[in-house]
Amino acid sequence: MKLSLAVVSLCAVAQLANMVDARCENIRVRQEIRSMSPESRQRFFNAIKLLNSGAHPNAHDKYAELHIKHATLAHGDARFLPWHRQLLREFEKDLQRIDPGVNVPYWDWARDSADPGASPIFSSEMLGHNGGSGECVVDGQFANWSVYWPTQTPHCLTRKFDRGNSLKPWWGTNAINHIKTASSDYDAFRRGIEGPHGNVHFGIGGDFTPMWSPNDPIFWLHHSFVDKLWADWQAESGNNLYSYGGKHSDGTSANLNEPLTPWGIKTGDAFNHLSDKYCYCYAPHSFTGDDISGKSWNGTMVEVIPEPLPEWWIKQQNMNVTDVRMFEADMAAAVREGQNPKSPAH
Ligand SMILES: [Cu+2]
Repeated sequence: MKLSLAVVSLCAVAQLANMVDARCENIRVRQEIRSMSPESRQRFFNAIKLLNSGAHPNAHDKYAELHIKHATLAHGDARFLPWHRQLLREFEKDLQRIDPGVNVPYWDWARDSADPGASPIFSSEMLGHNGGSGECVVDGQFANWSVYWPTQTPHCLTRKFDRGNSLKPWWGTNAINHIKTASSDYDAFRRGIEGPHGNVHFGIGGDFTPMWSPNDPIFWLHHSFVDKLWADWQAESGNNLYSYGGKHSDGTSANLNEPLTPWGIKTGDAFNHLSDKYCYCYAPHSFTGDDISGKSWNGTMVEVIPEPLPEWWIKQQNMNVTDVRMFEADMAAAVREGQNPKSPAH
């Protein structure tokens, strides 16, 4: 099989050639949602709407159900990254059955971290704004959407930014890059990245904060970015691709041969995103400063240190409070270091 050079450069993954399965003839490229053409973005939204168009419980509802049902193996657990990679792939296959040209985009929320609520993601053209009365999302592509879980009765999709009207900052690019570079093995990387991923869930609020978060289609954009961060980290060294370990939420040790429930595959099967069951890679984004919501000066992003995640929520997610606090301190140091020394004093 001949590997398309165009795809290799789009993916920008140094080790790509070694990872590509020969059966992977058509490598799909997941793009940052702002870098997509309006037409391909609309096709992605349309496919999701079709998935949620049948009577409840429908094909879209099963993702929130899976996420609730497998909460304790998919969170605060070594399987956090492979489990969500497989969930994303199943969802993407469902969309591709509706429109074969659709791939799941990612949302680089770290670039919007200083003022997330002003992100173009939260616009009437894309995912809509904060919830209105009754917290219901009333504008954007998924305005007045009907979702099913957890009550098993159709109800509106909700958002409530930081339990009020606006979104406070979350972790930005310097913080996330610190986790990537400071993690010498999978366990450190997974524990490090699960916390800042949680700030996004907790901040957006409404349906996005509890275990039925796949009700809000932001879920796919958010987890696609988390998956990209893992893919980028995997590509950083030859040892990282199949690096795995740490603990399950029940205290047992993780290994590549364990089952990845409920899909009948092994956890290790979900590591190479260029194996024949996956065949996708991530394109770096191509947007400019104008498309980013955080305030900037001298061409440098402003990055702030977010409020710590609440202890009750960390526990609800099966995560370890001491661990999360340690990584929060590390990321805060990285943010301070990354600040431009010429920053205007306030
Ligand atoms: Cu999850």
